[in-house]
Amino acid sequence: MGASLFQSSGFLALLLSVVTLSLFAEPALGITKHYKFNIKLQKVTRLCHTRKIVSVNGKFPGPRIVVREGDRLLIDVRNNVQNNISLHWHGIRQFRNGWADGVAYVTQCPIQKGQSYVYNFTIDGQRGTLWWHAHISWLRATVYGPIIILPKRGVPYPFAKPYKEVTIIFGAWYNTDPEAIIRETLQSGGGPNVSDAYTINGLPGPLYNCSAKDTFKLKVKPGKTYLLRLINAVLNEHLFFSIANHTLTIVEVDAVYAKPFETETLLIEPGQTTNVLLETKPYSPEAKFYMSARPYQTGFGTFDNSTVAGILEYEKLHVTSSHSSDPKLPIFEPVLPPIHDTNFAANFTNKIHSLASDRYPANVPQKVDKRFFFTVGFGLSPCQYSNKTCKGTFGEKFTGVVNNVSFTLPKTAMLQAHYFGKSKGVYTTDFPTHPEFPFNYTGDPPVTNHMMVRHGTKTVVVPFNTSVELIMQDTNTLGSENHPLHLHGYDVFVVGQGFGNFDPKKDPAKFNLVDPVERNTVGIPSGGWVAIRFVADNPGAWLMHCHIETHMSWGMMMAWIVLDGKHPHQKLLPPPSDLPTC
Ligand SMILES: *[C@@H]1O[C@H](CO)[C@@H](O)[C@H](O)[C@H]1NC(C)=O
Ligand SMILES: *[C@@H]1O[C@H](CO)[C@@H](O)[C@H](O)[C@H]1NC(C)=O
Ligand SMILES: *[C@@H]1O[C@H](CO)[C@@H](O)[C@H](O)[C@H]1NC(C)=O
Ligand SMILES: *[C@@H]1O[C@H](CO)[C@@H](O)[C@H](O)[C@H]1NC(C)=O
Ligand SMILES: *[C@@H]1O[C@H](CO)[C@@H](O)[C@H](O)[C@H]1NC(C)=O
Ligand SMILES: *[C@@H]1O[C@H](CO)[C@@H](O)[C@H](O)[C@H]1NC(C)=O
Ligand SMILES: *[C@@H]1O[C@H](CO)[C@@H](O)[C@H](O)[C@H]1NC(C)=O
Ligand SMILES: *[C@@H]1O[C@H](CO)[C@@H](O)[C@H](O)[C@H]1NC(C)=O
Ligand SMILES: *[C@@H]1O[C@H](CO)[C@@H](O)[C@H](O)[C@H]1NC(C)=O
Ligand SMILES: *[C@@H]1O[C@H](CO)[C@@H](O)[C@H](O)[C@H]1NC(C)=O
Ligand SMILES: *[C@@H]1O[C@H](CO)[C@@H](O)[C@H](O)[C@H]1NC(C)=O
Ligand SMILES: [Cu+2]
Repeated sequence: MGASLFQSSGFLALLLSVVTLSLFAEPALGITKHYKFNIKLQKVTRLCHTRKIVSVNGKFPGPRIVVREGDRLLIDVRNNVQNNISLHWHGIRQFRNGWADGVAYVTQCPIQKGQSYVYNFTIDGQRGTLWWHAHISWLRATVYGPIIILPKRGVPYPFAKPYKEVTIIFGAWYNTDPEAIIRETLQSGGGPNVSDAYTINGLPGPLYNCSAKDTFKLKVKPGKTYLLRLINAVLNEHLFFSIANHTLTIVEVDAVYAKPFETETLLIEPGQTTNVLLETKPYSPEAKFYMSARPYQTGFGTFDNSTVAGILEYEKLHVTSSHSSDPKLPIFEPVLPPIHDTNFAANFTNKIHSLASDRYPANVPQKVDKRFFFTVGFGLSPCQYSNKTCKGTFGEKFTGVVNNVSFTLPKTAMLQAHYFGKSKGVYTTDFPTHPEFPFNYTGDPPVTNHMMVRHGTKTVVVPFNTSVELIMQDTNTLGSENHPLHLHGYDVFVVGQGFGNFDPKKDPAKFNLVDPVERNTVGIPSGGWVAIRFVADNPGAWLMHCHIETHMSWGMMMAWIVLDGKHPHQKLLPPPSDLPTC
């Protein structure tokens, strides 16, 4: 079965094939949907290399989850591989229910070989495109898939109903085992081996060797509107994306509706999702256009600079003739921005605003209870070998830091420790709210000894309903880079961003408190800063981390502990009985 056929019929087929049962009268009138996720090894061949990958149900990418706002999901995960696993439902708020957030050693102990765990959660007040992925080591390289949240029955989109909906999930393919790559990287202290290809729905496409047969093809009719649900599941790179000779209209990011605007090219950072409308033109049958993506890269070190392409093809009017299409027809190619085009990136992100309509208001916190300032960037830690040098700068090991602290995952789950009042020896509550030693963050790199970092499992504790403002400042230590920071359990408003050092006197006056974009993964401009606001209305232990997997492995993370409120509906729920133990 070709990819195009799958695309045109897959959506309905999936809706029908999922076992659905109505639950007793739930107030939201949602239903409960059951999924069985069997974690198993699967042989997959790409670029003429065959590997046994960790998969869900033998699929690559993994199965699509399709729900409606208000539904409950029960996802029964059984681990039949040697690796420990946990699954994260990226962007789902998980109100009072961090037990289902799936971050190994933060909200749960991993599901070990032979064990199972049922992720049990509802979709409250969200609709759009999100995704799920493994949240332990680098297993998300192959363990990921889309989450499609349809609006409640009878509620239309705030844009014209599309003729068809298509999911496009970008990934990275490695010819060798990504687990071996991250193991080697952490041991050597240097940078990781890069991926061998990018993929669209698991397919590298015609621009790679030995790959033309693995091409994502989207057959379209002229004069129709298609909704493309784009997801960046790539481990380590931001992507520019464009379709030759077509314009895209952005309508949603990270499952929040946006003010529609047109663009030829978009930027999608690791962890982010973007819904776009594609209006097809009166092109002739069999006209072909590449849908291409390649990285936007700002950091140091090597990266995969290849281009992935799928093909948008106008359908033949009559499907009677079975002869294959004319190979001599040209395929038009889009022009993507240069790989280091930070101006384009800033321009593009500045254009995204919340829809902020009566039906979908932007409830931007107007007053702030607590202000935080976090630097985000790199540092060094001592090479552990006494007679060997590591591959990081000055023979040390690369680390990732937030406010000069490199986060260490504990040996047991923080959320449990918090719930049972047993945090001692698991985490501390002294994460610095501001840099200990302020410096010119985006100026010349600091002197060598200033590059050494602290390690720890440090958290910030905030009372329920605290209105938080957080400035995240990129640093130039070992090089500036755009870091896509993902906060679990929350969507945040991006009220400001800029280049250079944040200026607390001048910059707040320029904040957008009317219709800022609201999202779960926010890029800090390379060599700049971003200001976010959110109300801490979801009690629990929530990881915040760079969604570039290498940086996260290097410790570019921290965690928020949001305390219970007084009212019973403001308290963390008790843990489910099947929660895995360490
Ligand atoms: C899922 O969670 C709900 C709410 O906590 C609970 O009532 C229900 O019993 C749970 N279902 C399963 C199968 O654990
Ligand atoms: C990483 O790349 C180097 C150089 O090509 C190679 O020697 C090494 O085996 C690779 N490591 C892994 C885990 O694939
Ligand atoms: C692809 O194949 C061509 C021709 O065989 C070869 O020259 C080129 O090096 C290959 N590229 C990669 C990335 O393997
Ligand atoms: C696509 O755009 C290119 C460049 O603008 C143009 O040369 C080409 O004719 C266009 N293709 C079609 C089918 O219109
Ligand atoms: C990709 O990187 C390689 C190695 O650094 C370089 O030789 C090549 O020119 C780059 N390709 C593009 C398209 O930038
Ligand atoms: C950024 O946007 C402005 C105004 O929309 C435009 O004039 C400028 O050319 C853009 N710059 C880049 C690099 O795209
Ligand atoms: C130090 O070097 C010696 C001799 O090369 C080697 O046997 C030993 O394993 C090394 N120690 C470490 C910690 O790498
Ligand atoms: C920080 O460094 C930059 C680049 O060297 C410089 O332009 C700027 O003036 C410095 N800022 C301060 C406050 O020293
Ligand atoms: C980070 O912490 C280390 C260890 O305490 C210290 O040596 C270094 O100066 C600190 N760096 C910064 C930028 O605060
Ligand atoms: C949160 O605090 C605001 C005032 O800052 C108050 O108006 C609101 O009622 C509080 N919400 C809850 C759920 O306690
Ligand atoms: C799996 O997780 C358990 C609990 O944290 C740990 O003891 C064990 O070493 C892990 N196993 C592997 C293969 O990582
Ligand atoms: Cu990062």
